[in-house]
Amino acid sequence: MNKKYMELLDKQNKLIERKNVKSDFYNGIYDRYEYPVLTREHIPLFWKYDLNEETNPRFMERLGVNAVMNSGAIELNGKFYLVARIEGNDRKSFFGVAESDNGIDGFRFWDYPILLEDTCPEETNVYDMRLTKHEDGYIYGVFCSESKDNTVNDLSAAVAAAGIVRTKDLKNWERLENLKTLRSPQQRNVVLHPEFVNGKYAFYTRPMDDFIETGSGGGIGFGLCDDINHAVIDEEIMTSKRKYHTLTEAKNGAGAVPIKTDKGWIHIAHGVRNTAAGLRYVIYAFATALDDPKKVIAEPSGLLIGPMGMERVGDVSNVVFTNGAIARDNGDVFIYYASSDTRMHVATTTIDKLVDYVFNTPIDPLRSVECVAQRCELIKKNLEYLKKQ
Ligand code: M1P
Repeated sequence: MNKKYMELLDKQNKLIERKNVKSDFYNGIYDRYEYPVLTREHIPLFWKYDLNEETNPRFMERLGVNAVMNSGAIELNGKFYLVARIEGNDRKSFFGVAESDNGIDGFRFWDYPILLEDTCPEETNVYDMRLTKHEDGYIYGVFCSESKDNTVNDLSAAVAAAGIVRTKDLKNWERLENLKTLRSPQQRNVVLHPEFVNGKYAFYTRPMDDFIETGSGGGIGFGLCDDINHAVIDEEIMTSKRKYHTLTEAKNGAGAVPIKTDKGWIHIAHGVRNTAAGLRYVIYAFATALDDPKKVIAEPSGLLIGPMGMERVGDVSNVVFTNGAIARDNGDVFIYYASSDTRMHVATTTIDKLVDYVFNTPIDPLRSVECVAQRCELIKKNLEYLKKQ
């Protein structure tokens, strides 16, 4: 076998087998880790190289991979799976399943990426799959299906819709019709709720007027549909709106599938604001009511995860983005997030900590003067407490 191949394989095995360790970051809410859990260096060499020395005597990459990012996440039969967005050097994204025994390290891709059924001839790109273990018994994957917009004379114009697939084993995927939202021309960041709501399938949506700009799209919407095989949402009700001078001012999109807790559904979403350096994406959380998952009942102020250190730099810098979290039966929660559209990380916490964070972090009063007053109140309480010690 080619010497270089053996050398690269050895290097990759060492990377995959490296133990991940908690970093010294502390906020009491979650732990960060030293190493990303998935990168383009995790891609099997036989996805990129032609290993035959006769047809590839110089051992060149034939189909390179640029990035591994925004991943759906699920625990099945005691193993942890990420359905990653893999972006080829050709800018087209596709999905691949990576498996780990502990969810923190050791993620290894299965031999083949997922070859989706080709049901939409205009579809150019697919990305950002959310995996929902639905109470109907299927695992659904809801992803962005992007097509060129031929209705306008603009080479970059595109239409984003929500594609839907389902599986029981992450191996055999059945493609269903794309979701139709009758009142919104574009959709990205659509998430299927894990339970029926009023006997119907329930989706969190992110209506947009345009491919890039949300336009009048106010934030995270919610809609019900009768038939998942021909999913149509007529009315979308806004769940969590974009707000002026907050982290969701420019965009507000659902992230991971909501996590059920005794106190409510916890949503780990993403907010976007505009800056002189471009858009800044951060992860934040909120809760909705158990008996009405579109009704927000707790909104902690500010961001949960922001890009830090090396996370700040990549193909699209200053971005952290989540579309997958795993809530385990023992109460542990693994939040998977991508940094700068380049690599995947994990942050670990517990249901108890998330509930404490979401329900006990003060709400954003939306004005500096009130934010300072809020902080002064905390300082006063603390100084009085310290005096008594
Ligand atoms: O580049 C940052 C993110 O941009 C898009 O997210 P949104 O629809 O909220 O703008 C998505 O393309 C996402 O994949 C990407 O990480």
